[in-house]
Amino acid sequence: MSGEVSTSPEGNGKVTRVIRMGTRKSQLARIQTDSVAEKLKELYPDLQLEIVAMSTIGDKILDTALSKIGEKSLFTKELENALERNEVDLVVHSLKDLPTSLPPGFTIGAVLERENPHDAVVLHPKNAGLTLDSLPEKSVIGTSSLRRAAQLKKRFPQLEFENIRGNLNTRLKKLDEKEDFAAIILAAAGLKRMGWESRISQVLGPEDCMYAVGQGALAIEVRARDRDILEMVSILHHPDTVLRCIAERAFLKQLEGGCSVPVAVYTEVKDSVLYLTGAVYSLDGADCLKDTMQTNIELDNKVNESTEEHVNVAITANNISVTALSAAEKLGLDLANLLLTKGAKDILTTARQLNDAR
Ligand code: DPM
Repeated sequence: MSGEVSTSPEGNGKVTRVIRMGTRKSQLARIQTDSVAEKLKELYPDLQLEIVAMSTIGDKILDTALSKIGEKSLFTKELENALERNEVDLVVHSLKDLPTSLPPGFTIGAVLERENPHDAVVLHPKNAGLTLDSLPEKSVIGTSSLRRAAQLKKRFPQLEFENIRGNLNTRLKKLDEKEDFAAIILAAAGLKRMGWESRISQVLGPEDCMYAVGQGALAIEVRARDRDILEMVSILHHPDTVLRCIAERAFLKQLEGGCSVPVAVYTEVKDSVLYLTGAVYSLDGADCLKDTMQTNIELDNKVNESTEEHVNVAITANNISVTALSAAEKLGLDLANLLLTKGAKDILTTARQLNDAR
């Protein structure tokens, strides 16, 4: 293995590797990294894990909506530099923050079992007991996600939507301590990981708000050439989650979407069939193209021999059937192509232009 090698503290002569895990400094990032560290420690009790925390552009620019910063690798660049320089061996991310293509030399070596992928409503304490349906007219809802705003504007036209930025702690503070927002919308997964599940007053189902590509899943980014680390983390892959996320990422990639366009998905695996619903929206949600397709993902025994990526969405999953991986990717491509033939490109181009002009 490349990297540092040290002898174990017991002095029993056993050689163990120090694995350095890069993380952002936010509380959510730390919690996510610690949870992966715990899993690795359980699987490989001899590993020595070190956590290296850094700030990223996304953490520093807290006053601008994500969709307006225009940097795709907002939360990832500094961490990738550290990976490249061998200062860390792996980085834990929320998959939804990872672009569908990574710079050369990096790959996602594990996608862990997805938490609840849906968005949730967190109410100002004075509105306890209400829902998006029963909040007073013109109540202001905080979100800077174009995806959430587009869907919810259409579904709840009596409400108003305004940007809110900052990490989860800042947002909850802004909600509770001021009168600016009646409620805010956040991913249920992040709230749960922070221990704030009790603040969730409503989980939004797909009829109200479909989720972002990769939402709720953690991903481990590694150096693509580092076979040992790739092999070590690959057992953390959760097959259904990987296949769902490959389909979702292929869909987004084919649409040429990023975090600055209103694209949403909903996926399910039932009896070896993978279902993908995908949609694109205008900023006000008035224009919407949405469709569902499915594919068989029966896992055969044709497991990958190599540690190469078998799909074009920056994920390496050599312990999962190549046939299933390819079927999932094709599903995403096919659904995107279907929406493109119906005019998805125009909707997204207009949304992008209007958002840039704001
Ligand atoms: C991305 C978006 C947001 C994050 C856009 C979207 C939300 C931005 C905002 C791509 N990344 O969802 O349409 O509300 O202004 C982010 C969160 C998590 C990962 C927080 C959240 C935690 C959940 C997870 C920010 N990234 O969405 O409430 O692990 O999926």
